[in-house]
Amino acid sequence: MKAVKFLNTVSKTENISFRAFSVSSQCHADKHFRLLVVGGGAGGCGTASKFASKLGKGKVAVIEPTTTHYYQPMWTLVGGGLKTLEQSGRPMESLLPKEAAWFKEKVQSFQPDENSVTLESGDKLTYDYMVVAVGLQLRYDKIKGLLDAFETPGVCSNYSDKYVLKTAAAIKNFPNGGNALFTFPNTPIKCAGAPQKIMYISEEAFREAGKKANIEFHSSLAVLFGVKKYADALWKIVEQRGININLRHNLIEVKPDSKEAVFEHLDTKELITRPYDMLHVTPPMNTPPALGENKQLANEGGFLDVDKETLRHVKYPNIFGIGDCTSVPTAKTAAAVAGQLGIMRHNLGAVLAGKDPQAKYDGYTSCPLVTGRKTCVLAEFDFQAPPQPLETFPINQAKERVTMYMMKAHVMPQLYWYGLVKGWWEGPAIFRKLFRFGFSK
Ligand code: FAD
Ligand code: UQ1
Repeated sequence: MKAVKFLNTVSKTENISFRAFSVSSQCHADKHFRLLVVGGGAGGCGTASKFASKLGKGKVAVIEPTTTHYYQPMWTLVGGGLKTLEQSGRPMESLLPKEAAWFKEKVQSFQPDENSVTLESGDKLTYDYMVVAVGLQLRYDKIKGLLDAFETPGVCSNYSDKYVLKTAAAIKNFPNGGNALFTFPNTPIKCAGAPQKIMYISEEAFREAGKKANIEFHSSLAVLFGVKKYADALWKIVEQRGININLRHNLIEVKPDSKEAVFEHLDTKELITRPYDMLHVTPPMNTPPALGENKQLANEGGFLDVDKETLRHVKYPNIFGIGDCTSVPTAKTAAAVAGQLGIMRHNLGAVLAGKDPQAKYDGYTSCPLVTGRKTCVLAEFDFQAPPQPLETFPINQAKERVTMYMMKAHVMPQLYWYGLVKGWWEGPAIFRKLFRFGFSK
C-alpha cells in the first residue's frame, strides 16, 4: 500500500520520505478506521480536525490526493489582481490533524454495504463511520473549444489555480473599447456569486484605467441572484454601471481563432455568437465520478443523498456528508461548510456515542458579493424555497460596504485557516444571536 503515513512523521522530501515513513502494507493493508473522511478540502479538513483529537491517534483517516490546500474564496481577489496565488495555498500536511492518517490518493469506488472504500492503488479501507466531502469537479472539457481557447490570451477562469492568473492578465491587457464576457453555466456550482464578483472588479478596473468597455453577463439562470433582497441590490449596480445582463444564456462553444463565444438560449434554443476580448468562464461542475456514479450513495443529480437537516445519509446511517458534494439544497460555499460543521459536531458526535442525531441545519450559507476593489455586499441566507436572508449584522447588508470588503479580504482568510479547517469555526450564528439579543434565529 502506498501513500499512507501518520502526519507527525512528515519530512521535507515528500515522495522519498513518504516511502521511508510509509507504514506500508505491513500494517495498513485493509486497514480499519473508526472514522474515514473522504476529501481534505474545507469540509474534510474541518471534520477530521474536529474528530481526530476526540477519537485519538490512528482512529481517523483522511483520503485526499492533493498536497496543496487552496483557500478557493481568495481566487476572486487573485483573479482581480488583489492577492497572489501563493497567498491562497498552504501545504495540506500543515492543515490535517497530526493524529490522523493521510492516504494521499483518490477514492476509486465506495462499497457502502461492506463499509469499505477502494483507493486508486487498489487497496481497501474499512470504517465504522464515514464522512464524504469530495466537493465538485470542474468540467471545462464540456465546452467545445474551451481547452484550446485557454491557451490564448483573454480567456480565463477564477475557478482553477491553472487559469486564475490569466484573469488578472486579461484585465490588465484589456483593450480600450473591447468586449468583456462573463459566464454562468447550466449546472449547480460552488459560490454562485463568484461569476459576477469578478465582473464588478473588472468593470471598476477598466473604468479607473480610463478604458471604455462593453460588459456582458451571460447566465444560464433565470435570475441575477437567487435571493430577492440581494438580486434587487445587484440589479441597481448593473444598471448604474451599464452592464448588459443576458439570462438563460448557456456557453456551449468558444472559437479562439475568431475570438467568439457561442451561447444557447435555454428556452428558445436560439444560438447567439458574441465577440470577446476578455472571456471569463465559470465551468459546468459535477461531483467526482466515484460518488456521482455510485447509485447507492448518490441521488439522480450525482450528489450524496443526505437528510438536509441532519446531514446523515438517507440509506446508510453510518455515513454523513458535508460541503459541495451533498444534496443539501443550499448555496455551495465554505460559509455553508462552517454552518454544517456545527451540525456534524452534534450529530456525528451523537452517533459515535450510540445516540440519535438531534441537531438540525438551518441552511445557513453566505456569499460576500465583492462589487469592486473596496466594496462588498455580504449576502447571508438559508435554504427555504425561496431562500430568505439570515444576516449576522444589525445593518442593511444589501448595501455595498467597505467594512464588508475588509472582512472578505482580511478576516475571512484567518477564519478559514485558523478556524474552519482546524475544526473550530462553525459559522457566525452565535454572533447573529448576540446582535439580535437572542430574539430571532
Ligand atoms: P473542496 O474544498 O473543493 O474539497 C474537496 C476535496 O475533495 C478536494 O481537496 C479534492 O481533491 C478532494 N477529492 C475529490 N475527489 C476525491 C476522491 N475521489 N477521493 C478523495 N478526495 C477527493 N465560499 C465562501 O464561503 N465564500 C466565498 O467568497 C467563496 N468564493 C469562492 C470563489 C471561487 C472562485 C471558488 C472556486 C469557490 C468559492 N467559494 C466560496 C466556495 C468554497 O471554496 C467551496 O464551497 C468549499 O471549498 C467547499 O468545500 P468542500 O470541502 O465541499 O470542497
Ligand atoms: C464564513 O464563515 C466563511 O467561512 C470561513 C466564509 O468563507 C470564506 C465566508 O465567505 C463567509 C462570509 C463566512 C461567514 C462569516 C461571517 C463572519 C459573516
